Amino acid sequence: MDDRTYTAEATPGETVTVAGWVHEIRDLGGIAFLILRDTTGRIQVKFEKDEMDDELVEMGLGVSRESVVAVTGDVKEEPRAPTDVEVVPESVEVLSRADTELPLDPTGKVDAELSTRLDNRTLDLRREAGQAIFSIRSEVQAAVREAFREADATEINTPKIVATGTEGGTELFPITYFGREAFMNQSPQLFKQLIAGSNLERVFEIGPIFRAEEHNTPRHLNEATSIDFEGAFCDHNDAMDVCESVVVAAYEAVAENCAEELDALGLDEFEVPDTPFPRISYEEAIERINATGELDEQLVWGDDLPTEGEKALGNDVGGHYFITDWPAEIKPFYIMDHDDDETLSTGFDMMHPRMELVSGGQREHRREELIAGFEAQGLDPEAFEYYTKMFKYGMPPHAGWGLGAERLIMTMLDLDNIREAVLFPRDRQRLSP
Ligand code: ATP
Ligand code: AMO
Repeated sequence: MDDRTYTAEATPGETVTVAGWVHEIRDLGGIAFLILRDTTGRIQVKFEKDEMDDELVEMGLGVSRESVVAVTGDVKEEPRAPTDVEVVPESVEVLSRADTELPLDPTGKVDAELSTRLDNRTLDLRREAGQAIFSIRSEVQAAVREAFREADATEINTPKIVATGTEGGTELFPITYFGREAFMNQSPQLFKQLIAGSNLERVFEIGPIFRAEEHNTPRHLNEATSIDFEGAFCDHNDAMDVCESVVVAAYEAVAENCAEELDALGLDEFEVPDTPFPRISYEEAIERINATGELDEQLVWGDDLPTEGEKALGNDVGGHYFITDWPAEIKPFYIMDHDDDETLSTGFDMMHPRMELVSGGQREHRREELIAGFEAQGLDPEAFEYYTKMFKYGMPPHAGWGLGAERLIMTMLDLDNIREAVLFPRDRQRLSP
């Protein structure tokens, strides 16, 4: 079937078969045009009614918008055509007819609600801007994989049906697993640590995470994609270096390879973030947030940063940055504290001015301290025996982080809603498609 020529590659002088969707039909009377669209662009097909076979004209112009057609004909140079070339058809075959009523307008001329677009993603991603987001997402994932390989990390895949949660009990989705209680995985956290302790040493994963978030927000999903790194013999500073290089590599690849997509999204001023990302301590962060006067109540040591606080600091810093040295009490059990001050953790977040993108830190690799951490967090160490056991057999110092892929795309492309960056988002209302 695919001996067709992409519309973008149809060259004057050739006889080609182009196939795609009927984007538009423009009937000017004696002459009419069918604009045919495929993944590479569009091409004009010219029908001169008096000079062409009636059946051919009827076939080409009688078809509804968004029907799928194959057109065979000669490619001619034509300066008046939108792409400077047109096809003079010899035959038109209708491969699939579309209803005349469409739930949304794939030319993008008529705006549709986000929910209508998400219910009709096939049509929605026939719009240039829709297609552009997911072409860029693919470019980002390829660049991230390449950057990890350059950092000597091996790609792994860890289970998504698990026995225990790690990131807070209220966000777990319970399932029944052959009569036993199980959960959808919130983070590959414990598995990636277990493998950093193997001879693979440095690992990464790009995979789904599941969180029963309490509210619908524009930046939370119930199924998200996490980009995770874990490296043996790394400390939190090394982990931040890898994080910065992966994020910058993603931006660079998009700047280099996605000019058309950025144009379709109206992002002509796309910029790769400046490096190094500033590393601001939690203490400095709350001081700076308080100094902006944006919050009704002043933050004190030990507070989590509220959304308005993150935004105020983001505006103040003006680019990507890290927040380091968090209070130990608000970071999870697996994060190591500083040797010289147990109230301070090596945990860090990496922030875009609009929101948090990454959490990470150096991990507690000393078994006794790890178990004490479980207890302090109200978790039963017995339930995590599969994990703590391996800390008896030579667990090296290690560090890592997790980056939300959709938040990366959302902030990179200045999208209002995280759902724009997912083909079929899962939120409290959406379970299909
Ligand atoms: P995590 O570190 O797992 O992402 P989080 O969801 O609290 O935890 P963020 O997503 O970065 O972290 O959110 C930071 C801030 O956003 C929180 O401190 C809180 O003020 C606000 N926030 C988080 N979750 C929600 C939610 N479901 N609904 C509304 N606001 C939220
Ligand atoms: P954390 O829970 O902060 O850390 O998650 C890491 C990053 O994943 C993204 N993220 C989400 N994106 C969309 N919707 C959600 N519901 C959602 N939840 C999380 C965010 C967030 O910054 N185990 C640690 C990571 C580590 O230390 O290696 C963890 O999961 O971008």
